[in-house]
Amino acid sequence: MSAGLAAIELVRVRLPLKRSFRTSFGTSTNKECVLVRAIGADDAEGWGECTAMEAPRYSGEWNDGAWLVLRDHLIPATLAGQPTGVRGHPMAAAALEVALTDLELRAKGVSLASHLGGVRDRVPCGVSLGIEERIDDLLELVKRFLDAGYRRVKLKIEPGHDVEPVSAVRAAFPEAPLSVDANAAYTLETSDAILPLDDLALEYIEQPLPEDDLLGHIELQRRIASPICLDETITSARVARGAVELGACRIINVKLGRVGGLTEALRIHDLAREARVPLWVGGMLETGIGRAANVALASLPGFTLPGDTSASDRYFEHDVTEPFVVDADGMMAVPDGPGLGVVPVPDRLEAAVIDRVSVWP
Ligand code: OSB
Ligand code: MG
Repeated sequence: MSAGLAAIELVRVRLPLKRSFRTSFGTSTNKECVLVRAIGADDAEGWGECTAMEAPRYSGEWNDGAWLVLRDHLIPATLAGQPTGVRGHPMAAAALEVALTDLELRAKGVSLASHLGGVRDRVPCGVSLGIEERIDDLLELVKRFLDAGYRRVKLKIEPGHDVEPVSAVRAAFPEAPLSVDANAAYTLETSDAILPLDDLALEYIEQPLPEDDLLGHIELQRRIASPICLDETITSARVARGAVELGACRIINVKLGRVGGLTEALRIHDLAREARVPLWVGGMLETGIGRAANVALASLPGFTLPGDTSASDRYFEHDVTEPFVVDADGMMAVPDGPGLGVVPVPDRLEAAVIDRVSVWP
């Protein structure tokens, strides 16, 4: 992989979110992340985005840790043409893998979607709405995104903000495709509080229990009719196989960062497809760089459900790339240019940069 690599640069960016995003693990008002820029011998570039957040609350990774493991371990090994030997840090590893793949595919003139085996040129889009203090605000947001054509609306929940807001949304929008995401906020014992959600015709209940509670999810899935969709739990193809075979979930959310990159995401795709488990591509409020990779992944045949592949303007006033848009029918075009098919727009990137460092061989 190191052939033709002159250097790799880390670029940390911060973009204000249009609306703060509250989940059961915290509130984000900015999107801050590390971008990886692989530089070829001929000044060619490849980009990848690390999906870690500011604090280790969704998973154990966070931006400062990702910066160091990339700078001091993953990148030096890669530039030396050595295996990295790094355990963990899947989001950091995935960002580097995508940047190297983008560089390689640009040289070949092949899009990431076709490299991965994509079969669609547009993908269905959902939106993920944060916890709102006021139910009226939530209802207004749901209406706005349904009117814009989004094909599924996911509502974040936590203890104290669950059955009441979700029932209000269901009452106001009887036919809307709705789901909920608890980000691991319940235990099997406290999950009785959300059993009434089972009567609200949800598409699925995402990650109700802690990420390592496979037995809990198996038990809860036996008790409820709504499918459980796992997010945080699915860290590898091996875990995915166990979760599917043991009945811990009926749907899987695939995130490139969480599973450690494209290779592992493809393994999960293939085994879930074989097992007829529907997939969708999750999101981490990505900039256009991470979004391009997500949308390419969503073009594969196993991704049959709408992903958290929302338009750039759902998150940011100004993305670092040209904005991704959702058409009136709730579909988003898959980039068809070489590699990711998008690059940072220089002045938009400059406006967002808060730190950079280059690593040479
Ligand atoms: O659990 O899917 C999640 C955002 C940050 C961290 C975790 C999650 C999310 C989202 C937003 O739900 C999805 C998106 O629009 O990118
Ligand atoms: Mg989730």
